[in-house]
Amino acid sequence: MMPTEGVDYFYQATGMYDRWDLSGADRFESLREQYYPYGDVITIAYDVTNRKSFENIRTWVRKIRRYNTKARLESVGYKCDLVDQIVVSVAEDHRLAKELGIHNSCRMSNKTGEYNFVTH
Ligand SMILES: Nc1nc2c(ncn2[C@@H]2O[C@H](COP(=O)(O)OP(=O)(O)OP(=O)(O)O)[C@@H](O)[C@H]2O)c(=O)[nH]1
Ligand SMILES: [Mg+2]
Repeated sequence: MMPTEGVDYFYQATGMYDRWDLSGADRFESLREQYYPYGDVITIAYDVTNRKSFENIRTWVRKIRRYNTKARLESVGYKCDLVDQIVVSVAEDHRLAKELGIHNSCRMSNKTGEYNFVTH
């Protein structure tokens, strides 16, 4: 899979909403800042096998909230197929989401298509 070069754009098949996929790389921060104010729903992706990426959710929420106080926030923990390497528990995910005002979180796998929904 190729890393996102800045931003990808999708128009969902439902025709009901536009979706932008923003790269998380540091060098694209000024590009992301142009999108933060416009999201109605903002999904923060992290890696369930990487604790640092989970802890970074705090930083993402802080950045987003500087530009957008209204957006509904969601988190998605990817790589849930790598069961032996998971280092972030669902309970921790739940706790952080509650603390940061993240409306719902789920776990997904781009590899297997697995999808586990957790509502807060
Ligand atoms: N096993 C497994 N690997 C994954 C999964 N999701 C992503 N990867 C791998 O993780 C790496 C990074 O995936 P990307 O989708 O490019 O990550 P990203 O967060 O979009 O990265 P940027 O676009 O650079 O912000 C790639 O090597 C993927 O194959 C997953 O659910 N399971
Ligand atoms: Mg990407």
